[in-house]
Amino acid sequence: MISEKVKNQIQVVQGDITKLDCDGIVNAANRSLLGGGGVDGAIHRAAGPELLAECRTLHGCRTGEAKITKGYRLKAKYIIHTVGPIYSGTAEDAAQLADCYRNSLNLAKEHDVHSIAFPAISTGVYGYPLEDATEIAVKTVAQWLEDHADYAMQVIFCCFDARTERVYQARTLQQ
Ligand code: AR6
Repeated sequence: MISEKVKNQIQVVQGDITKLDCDGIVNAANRSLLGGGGVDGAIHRAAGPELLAECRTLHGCRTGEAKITKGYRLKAKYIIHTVGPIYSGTAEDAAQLADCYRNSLNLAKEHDVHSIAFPAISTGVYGYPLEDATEIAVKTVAQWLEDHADYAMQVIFCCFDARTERVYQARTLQQ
C-alpha cells in the first residue's frame, strides 16, 4: 500500500524527459557513460557536447550505480546517469534495477534536488519486461519516499509512449 502522502509525491506523465523543468532528470545510460541510443541519445543531443566532455571524466558507471553531471542546455540543473541491467531473467536483474532507482534518489538528495524525473529504465534496448520493471520502479521509489519522509521530493515517471504511461498509471493507482 502506498500512503496518500507518497502518492501525492509521485506523478506519471507522457512525454520527452529532455523537455521537463525539474531539478534533475535521470538518464538510462550504459556502463561507458559516453552516450548511446534511446533516452541516452536524446539527453546528450539536448544537453549539448559539454555533457559528453564531463561524462568522459567520470570513467564509466557500474550497473545499478549512479553518477551526476550538470544539465548544461537542459532546463534541469542536473542529470543523474544510472545503468540499468540488461535483462536476463535473473533475480540479480531485479535487484540491480531497484538499485538504479534508490541510488539515483540518494545522489539527488545529496545535491539538494527536490524534483526528479525518471525514464522507464531498462525497458527499451535492455529488454526488461515493462510490467515487471514498472512494479520495481514504483515500489522502490515509494519505499524511498516513505524512508525519507522528512525530505521534500517530487518524483515524475516520464513515459515516452502511451503503453508505458498506461502501465505506470495502473501501477501507481492500484497500490
Ligand atoms: N524521454 C523519455 N523516455 C524516453 C525518451 C525520451 N526522450 N527516449 C526514449 N525513452 P532505452 P534502456 C524511453 O532504450 O532500455 C541506450 O543506448 C524508451 O521508450 O533508452 O535502459 C543506452 O546507451 C523506454 O521506455 O534505455 C544503453 O546502451 C525507456 O526510455 C541502453 O540504451 C528506456 O529505453 C539502455 O537501455
